Amino acid sequence: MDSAGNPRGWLPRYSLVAGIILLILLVSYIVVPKKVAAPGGTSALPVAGQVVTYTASGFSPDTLTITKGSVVTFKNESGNDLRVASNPHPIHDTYPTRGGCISSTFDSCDTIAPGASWSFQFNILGTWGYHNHVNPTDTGVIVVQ
Ligand SMILES: [Cu+2]
Repeated sequence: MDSAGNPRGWLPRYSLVAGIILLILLVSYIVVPKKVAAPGGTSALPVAGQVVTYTASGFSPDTLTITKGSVVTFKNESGNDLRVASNPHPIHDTYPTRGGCISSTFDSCDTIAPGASWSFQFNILGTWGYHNHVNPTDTGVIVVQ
């Protein structure tokens, strides 16, 4: 028995405070929302840009699916010149915006030298085939959904 007449001293009060703190921690752990992965396991953050790499093996990925308004950067990592252009070769008119050097604006027009890149924003839904105008058997597809 202590001087205040409490038979168990400070221990019960200390245990009560510790219990309250533990309860608060437990409740906050349960209540605070956790980060949840988007369907498919990918990040829910918007993708700032997409990259297609061109090497001696061609375009990679050869099919890229993006959302409308996305910018795709075509990087030339081959040792040869690259010119990205809408199919079909050589008239480049499948992608429907006009005003490019031949027809579609989906046409780099200038050569993309080894080590350089060129970007294009896809604002029209659809499946858009393209090729390397310098070597037209190298092809790829951009799917805009
Ligand atoms: Cu072409």
